[in-house]
Amino acid sequence: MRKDLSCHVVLKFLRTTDVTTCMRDCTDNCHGLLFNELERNCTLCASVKIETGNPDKKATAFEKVKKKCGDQTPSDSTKTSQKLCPPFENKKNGKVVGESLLEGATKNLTCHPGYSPRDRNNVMSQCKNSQWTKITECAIVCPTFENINNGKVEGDTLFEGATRNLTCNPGFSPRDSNAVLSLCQNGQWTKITECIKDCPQFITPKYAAVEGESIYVGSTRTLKCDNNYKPVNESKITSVCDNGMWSSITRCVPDKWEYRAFEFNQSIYVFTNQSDTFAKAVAFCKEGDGHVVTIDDETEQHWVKTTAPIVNALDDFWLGITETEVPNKFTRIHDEANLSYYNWASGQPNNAGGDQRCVDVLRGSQWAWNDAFCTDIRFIVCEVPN
Ligand SMILES: [Ca+2]
Repeated sequence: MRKDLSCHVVLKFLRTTDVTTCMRDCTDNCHGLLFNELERNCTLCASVKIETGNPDKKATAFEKVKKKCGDQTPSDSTKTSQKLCPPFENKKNGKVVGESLLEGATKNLTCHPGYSPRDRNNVMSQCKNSQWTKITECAIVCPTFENINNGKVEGDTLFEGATRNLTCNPGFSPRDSNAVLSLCQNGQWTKITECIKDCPQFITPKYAAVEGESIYVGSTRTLKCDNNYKPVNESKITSVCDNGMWSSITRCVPDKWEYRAFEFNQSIYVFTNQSDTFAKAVAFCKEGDGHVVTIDDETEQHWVKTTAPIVNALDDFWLGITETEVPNKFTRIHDEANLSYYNWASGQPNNAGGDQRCVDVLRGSQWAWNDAFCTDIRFIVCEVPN
C-alpha cells in the first residue's frame, strides 16, 4: 500500500484527526521520509532542518518534500487542524527524549549521572496549544550524608528532595527538636540539629523549690526560694541543661541577711554586715546553704585581698577552719578537708594565751591570717556555691 504516496495523500492524512494511523501506514514508504518527518505538513517542512538527528538525512528529506509539495500549499483547515510545538530546548545536565512536535506529543527528561530531577513528578513535557508544558530541571545530587555524633540518621537516596531523619541515641536529645530533618536541596543537605547529652537529675538547692522535670538539652529549672528566703543573686535563678550539665543556679539566703555579694570561681562570697563568735558564724552561714569562707590557694587569697577592701565596713573576719589535734594543723570545718595552703600574718600563728584554735583574716595585715580565740567576735563572710 502507499508505495507511491504523494503529497496529496500526506496532506490528506494530516487533515485527519488520526495522525498516528497515517504515521503507521507511511513509515516504510513516503519517498524515503523518516517517520517523524511525516508529522509536518508540507508548509512546515522547514522545521525539519532544525530538528535533532542526522542533519544530512533531514536536509535531503526536506528537499524531497519541498520539491514534491512546493506548489501544494495546504488549505487553511489543514493549518488549523495541525498545531505544532517548537523544537524542544534541551535541558542542562540531562537529556530529553521524544521526537514528535505534534500537539499532544510528550518528551521525557532523564538526568545525567550525578544529577536528579528537582521535581520527580514533573519530568514529562507535553505539547499543548503549540507550547511545551514546563518541566523540572536536573539538579546535582547531594553528597553522602555525614553521620551525626550520638545519633542515627535514616534515609537512602541522595537525590534532590531526599530526606534524612535524625534520632538521638538513648541519653541524648536533639538540640532543636524542630530541626531533626535534613533535606537535599540544590545538591546540599539542609542544616540538621545535633544530639546533646541529657542532664543528670537536678539537685534542688536548700530552702527552695524548682519547677520542671525534663532533663533534655535546653530544659530549665527556675528557683523559687522558700518563705523568708531570697535568692542571693537575682540574675541567676534559672539553670539550663546543656552538654549534659546544669548551669549554675544561685542559692537562697535568709531575707534578713544584709550583705554585698561577689562571684568568684563557682562560689558566691557573701560579705555580711554581721559579726559574731566562730560558732555563731558557722550556724549563720548554714542558714544560707553556705559555709564560713575558706581560702584554699594563692589565687583565692589574692582575690580576697583585692575584693575585701571594696566592702567599706568590713573588718577582720572568720575563716571556716579550726585547728586539729595536731598543733598548727588546720582543717576546713564544712567538709573536714585538710589544709594545704596557709597565709599567716607575720608572727602568726602564735597561739597567744594558749587556746587560739580558730582563724581570722586581719584587715590590718593585708588580709593575712591569724589564730584567734573562737569566742572572739569577728565579721561573717559566707561562701555559697553558685
Ligand atoms: Ca594569733
